[in-house]
Amino acid sequence: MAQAAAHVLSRTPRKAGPATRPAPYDGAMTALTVVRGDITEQDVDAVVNAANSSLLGGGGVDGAVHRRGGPEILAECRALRAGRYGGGLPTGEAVATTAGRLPAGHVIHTVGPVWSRSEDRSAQLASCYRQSLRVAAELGARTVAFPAISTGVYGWPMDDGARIAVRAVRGAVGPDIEEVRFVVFDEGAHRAFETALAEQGGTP
Ligand code: AR6
Repeated sequence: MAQAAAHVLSRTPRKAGPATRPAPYDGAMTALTVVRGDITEQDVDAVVNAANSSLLGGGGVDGAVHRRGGPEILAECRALRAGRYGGGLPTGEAVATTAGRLPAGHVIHTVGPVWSRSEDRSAQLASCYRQSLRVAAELGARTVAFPAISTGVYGWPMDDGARIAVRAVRGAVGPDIEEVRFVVFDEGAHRAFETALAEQGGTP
């Protein structure tokens, strides 16, 4: 397993409150990290699922999330389809469910764009990261794990997908989020994210 590389973004420290409880994370910094591993094994407040608009499962990350998370996740997805997302979850949007049997607290489902040679869909891909972080913040999540959205079945080139991911997260992450962890499967993806993090280092 490769060593996790932490890229810490400077943030304006908030004023300390009265010290009545053990100090919570003070929002001073957000760490962007990349690890090789399986998204379904991450012990974080929220893991992001690279879903499709049906919300009813598929292959890759989606298949693994439903397989390991169990039927509770699918039951909530079906309820979303029967209600607010009757037409499916649009590309670039995100919605949360239980994490079932996963170690994570919640699953945030988002739908990446299918890569296209003729059309620039990078705004939709960036939106997946932004909207997922918005949902994570609404849930009160402090730690969030993302897969490399759209870089599998949906065909997005890894280097470009990693650059878009890091840029979008850096631009959108709020002060209450302590860590955003990119969880990737192979060495090539790990390198792509390390490069993107190194290129875009510094303060947001
Ligand atoms: N943990 C971390 N990364 C993974 C895992 C895992 N368990 N499994 C795959 N990857 P993909 P997409 C990597 O195909 O491109 C599904 O059928 C994988 O190597 O999961 O957004 C959905 O239902 C790749 O780099 O998502 C949709 O129909 C990345 O995660 C469609 O695929 C994303 O691969 C979504 O395609």
